[in-house]
Amino acid sequence: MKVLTIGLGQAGSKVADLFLMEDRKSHAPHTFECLAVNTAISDLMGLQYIPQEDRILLGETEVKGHGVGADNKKGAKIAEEEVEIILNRISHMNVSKMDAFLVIAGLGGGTGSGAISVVAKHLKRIYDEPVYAIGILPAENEGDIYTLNSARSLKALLPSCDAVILVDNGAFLRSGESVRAAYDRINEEIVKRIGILCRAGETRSRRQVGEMVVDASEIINTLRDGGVCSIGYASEKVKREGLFTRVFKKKQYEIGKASRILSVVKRAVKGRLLLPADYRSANKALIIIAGPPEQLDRKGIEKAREWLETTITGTEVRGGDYPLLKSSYVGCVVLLAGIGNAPRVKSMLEKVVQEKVGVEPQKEKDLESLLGDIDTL
Ligand SMILES: Nc1nc2c(ncn2[C@@H]2O[C@H](COP(=O)(O)OP(=O)(O)OP(=O)(O)O)[C@@H](O)[C@H]2O)c(=O)[nH]1
Ligand SMILES: [Mg+2]
Repeated sequence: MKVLTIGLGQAGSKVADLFLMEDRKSHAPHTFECLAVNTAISDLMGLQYIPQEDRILLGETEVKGHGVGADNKKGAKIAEEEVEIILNRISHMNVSKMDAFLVIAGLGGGTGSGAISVVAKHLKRIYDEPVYAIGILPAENEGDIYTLNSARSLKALLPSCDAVILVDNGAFLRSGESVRAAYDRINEEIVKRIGILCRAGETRSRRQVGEMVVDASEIINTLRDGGVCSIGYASEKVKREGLFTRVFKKKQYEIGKASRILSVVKRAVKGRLLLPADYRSANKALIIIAGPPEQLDRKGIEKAREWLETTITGTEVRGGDYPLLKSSYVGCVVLLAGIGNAPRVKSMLEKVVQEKVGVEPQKEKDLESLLGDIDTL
């Protein structure tokens, strides 16, 4: 799946920069094209891989290149006034070759948080390709302004794009680690999971084409009526097999392979999701098993697919493989779409509603009615 990625604000731009670095490192044809947009000139200058002409500074007359200081209403206003600059750059980027757009931002700040829904909305207005978002939620201890910004931004974002993949910074923090090191680790985690998802169906050499290819349309169908989405990942080191083992010990090895795949898939959904959530409340899912071709047992993938199908709320589960000739790991990415129960999102919205009206909202309120009580951007 070829993706035109637009990183907004500092967090979004850094993740977009990393997508480009990973993409250009591999010898496969390019999967990601990336733009960075910010109101802070120093953050744009700090990027390493996105070319100068694809770094866009907004709001120069208003904030003089210094950012909007976590004021996401200002971020949204500047983006609305100057969105043509972004759209104009995109129109020169071979959009006809792209399968989807991906907008990325930290929802707790000002520029990215305000701009992300504005940019998504205009992309949807102009193009037929789906628009997906990655929204990074602040850790709980980052402060009330970040929580409020995230709630407002999410309310605007959900109806502006096809699906919102959320990431909870708080879920990945380790005690004693610097914030910067934590961000780098989280960004790598995002790029790894989405990179596998998008690269799996791309055409490569014949030996690297899977038996069960997951192409762009499978991802698009999984994310259709997406709502809140999350992504799980797990891997297991494997011993590479020589020709002798593959030919003479085939049966014995196959049994082990299928159960390994099932166990890695279970660990991926029960382990650390980008947004911690009840995986059983998902409406659709997509499984990708990546690893050495001889490990990608078709029956194992089928078994894992059937298990997830009977476990989640919905019934649509797609699955496929992604052969990696040099890898010594079997890795698994699981995309969960239309998640109904994400405690972090609910508690964030409840906190904002409580501060606004002065009383704790009723516990049985669902996401939609909580969002209804949040101020608009
Ligand atoms: N995962 C991750 N989160 C980040 C990173 N940088 C900032 N954040 C988070 O993103 C939120 C702040 O967003 P920023 O991107 O810094 O803000 P901005 O969009 O540049 O907006 P202003 O600086 O207010 O103009 C906070 O919740 C941070 O925790 C990063 O590199 N990775
Ligand atoms: Mg900034």
